[in-house]
Amino acid sequence: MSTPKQRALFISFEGSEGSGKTTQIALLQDRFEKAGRNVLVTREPGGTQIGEEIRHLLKHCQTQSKMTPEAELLLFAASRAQLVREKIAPALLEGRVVLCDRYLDSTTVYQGVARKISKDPVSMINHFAVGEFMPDLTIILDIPAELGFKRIESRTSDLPDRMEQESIEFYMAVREGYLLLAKSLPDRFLVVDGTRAKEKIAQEIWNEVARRKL
Ligand code: Z5A
Repeated sequence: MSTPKQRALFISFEGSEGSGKTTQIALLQDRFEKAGRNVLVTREPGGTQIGEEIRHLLKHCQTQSKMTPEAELLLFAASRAQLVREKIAPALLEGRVVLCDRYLDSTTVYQGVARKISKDPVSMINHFAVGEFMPDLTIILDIPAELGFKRIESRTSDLPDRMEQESIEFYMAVREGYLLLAKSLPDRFLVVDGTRAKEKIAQEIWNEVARRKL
């Protein structure tokens, strides 16, 4: 008799730039792997060859004409549609744990709230891109916009990319957008104070995974 497959589990991480998503995903991956789970770590935009090309365009597009919010929305959605079908859906169907650095909630907040595209097209395009593949849990690492800026500055000497050139007001709107979204969907979201020590945050996330019996 074959052993039953472990329950597939899909966790997305959200938050502003420098909020610690990459750091916490690596720590959670380690915990799951020590517990014997097979894990796929991926990111948005990107995660596939096509997605990484779209990521480059989104981050480093140097044309003289400014990318419109609508074109930006569709490019993020295109990268996501590819990632879901090429990587996320197959991994979940094999019973793997999927940890994704950003997912559809980034579009709801960055393009919907901060770029002010109206709710209906954003929601429709988001759901067209992901189909039935919604996260079981979404962790928001919440930090003040100023702290995100500081962390990014101290991390790299590279010039800021296209998205990193936004104003502090843009990132304040992003933070507020996430907190409102989490309030409206408390069953899916966990808001974590991302200003604390990395290990403390990792422990809170692992406790939540255990509490939800994920
Ligand atoms: N975007 C969008 O508009 N719409 C969409 O639908 C999607 C995305 C999917 C992607 O950028 C951009 O695309 C992003 C949103 C937009 N734009 N902005 N702006 P990205 O993928 O290049 O980067 P990111 O996802 O925004 O974040 P990041 O730069 O990768 O940061 P992070 O992963 O959240 O943080 P980190 O790399 O783990 O940590 C940053 C630094 O802080 C690092 O030096 C760490 O060692 C340090 N750190 C982490 N945690 C701590 C704690 N707890 N204490 C102290 N220091 C810490």
